[in-house]
Amino acid sequence: MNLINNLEWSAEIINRSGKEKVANEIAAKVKDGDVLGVGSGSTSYLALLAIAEKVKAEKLNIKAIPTSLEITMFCSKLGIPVTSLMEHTPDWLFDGADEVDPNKSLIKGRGGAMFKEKMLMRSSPRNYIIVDESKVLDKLGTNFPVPIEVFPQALLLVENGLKKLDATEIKLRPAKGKDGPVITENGNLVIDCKFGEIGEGLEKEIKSITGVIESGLFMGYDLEILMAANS
Ligand code: ABF
Repeated sequence: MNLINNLEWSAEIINRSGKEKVANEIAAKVKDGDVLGVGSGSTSYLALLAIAEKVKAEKLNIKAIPTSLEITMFCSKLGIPVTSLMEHTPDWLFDGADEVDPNKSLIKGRGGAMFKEKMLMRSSPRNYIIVDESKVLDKLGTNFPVPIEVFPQALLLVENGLKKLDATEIKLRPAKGKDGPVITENGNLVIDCKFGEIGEGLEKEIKSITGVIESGLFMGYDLEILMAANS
């Protein structure tokens, strides 16, 4: 036993049975030699578990490009070799989301990993997003604000830029269980921002503010939504 082998998923995995069915559908798509983009969050973790079983049973050689340190460690625990965007381009990816609208636009980034998640989606020719019905909404922004990763020195600059975009609420994401803000894996801050209306151009408008690393708004990406049953 070592520290990575002892690693367990601590987050509560809701609707596990519904998600496991989709996790198996994702695993069925894996072919020998694939380079997979692996999203973050509990849904991606369940899909990764199903993939690890298939890889072991069929002795497949695959590589993973993980979107967070957490999922990197789970790849290591499950014996899935890890690579990066510096060495490989993914053949396809799977990931979760916090909200999906009828145009397949997404809000992601509850875990603060949206920069790597977006880099990977931009690099990948095929994208599968797994959600349950609770995440499918008529309007983005209904349940979640838009997360924005910000270079720390640019915090005020970005706050002012967001005010000009008619943000209705701008909050610095606090660290869980301790004082101070969340710090991302890239050493940056996260602003959670609500808007009256999330219009078509908002993703680009947010990105154009100097100091914004990336936002959790994903609009107009070519992706397939896989629905997990709520039971
Ligand atoms: C990642 O994991 C994030 O972009 C998103 O915020 C979160 C979804 O987590 P879960 O699958 O646990 O609901 O996809």
